Amino acid sequence: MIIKSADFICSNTQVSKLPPPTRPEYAFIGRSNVGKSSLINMLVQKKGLAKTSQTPGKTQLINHFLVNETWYIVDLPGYGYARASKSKKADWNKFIQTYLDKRESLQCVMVLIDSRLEPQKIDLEFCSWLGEKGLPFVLVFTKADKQSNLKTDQNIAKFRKAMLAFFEEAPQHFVTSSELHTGRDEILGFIGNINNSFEIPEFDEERYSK
Ligand SMILES: Nc1nc2c(ncn2[C@@H]2O[C@H](COP(=O)(O)OP(=O)(O)O)[C@@H](O)[C@H]2O)c(=O)[nH]1
Ligand SMILES: [Mg+2]
Repeated sequence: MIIKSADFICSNTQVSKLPPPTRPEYAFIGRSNVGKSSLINMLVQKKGLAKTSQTPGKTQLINHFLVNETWYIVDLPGYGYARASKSKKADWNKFIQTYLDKRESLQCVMVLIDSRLEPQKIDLEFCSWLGEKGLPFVLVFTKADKQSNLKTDQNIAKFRKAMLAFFEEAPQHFVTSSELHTGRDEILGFIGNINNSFEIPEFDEERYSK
């Protein structure tokens, strides 16, 4: 896929204020600092589109970016921000869960995992929740340039193995580096394929007209 345009559309804290679900969209989510903003910018080749920030947990909004005037990248707030209060974490959960569970045009959740780490409980729990809800998702392993390919492969194998404790098979995965642009063609190809068969879902117009 050739990227011709990528534009910020809106930031929302309410599901009812989102753009109507008439275009295919892909939600990017992961722990704070996993490399989400860097990955989004790398995919669309626009440096400042999703802000890369050194302050984890800062983005508390659902951000929509329109790509090639046909599909959305959705940047979701990072989970597992250690310093957030319990009630703030609960709010986060509710808001994101409602979005993920109810968004008619959501095609796939891109779950970002730091390829340098052993399987993390919070990532596995989130994948398990997606599985329970029957939401389609893939794993995107980030920052692969930070260690040897062998180490990356070992951590991926461990993560996939941990997933088999509660899934019959591990989902599709991508290995990425925003520094080296690794995985870009693969992810854009994956998205392009889904976009080709997208049909506007039925939705409640009232819900999006507030
Ligand atoms: N070497 C390397 N560093 C990365 C990569 N992706 C992100 N980073 C760095 O990791 C930090 C967090 O990245 P950011 O995109 O802001 O993460 P976010 O909090 O998930 O949006 C920043 O210092 C980035 O420069 C990558 O692929 N390779
Ligand atoms: Mg970010």
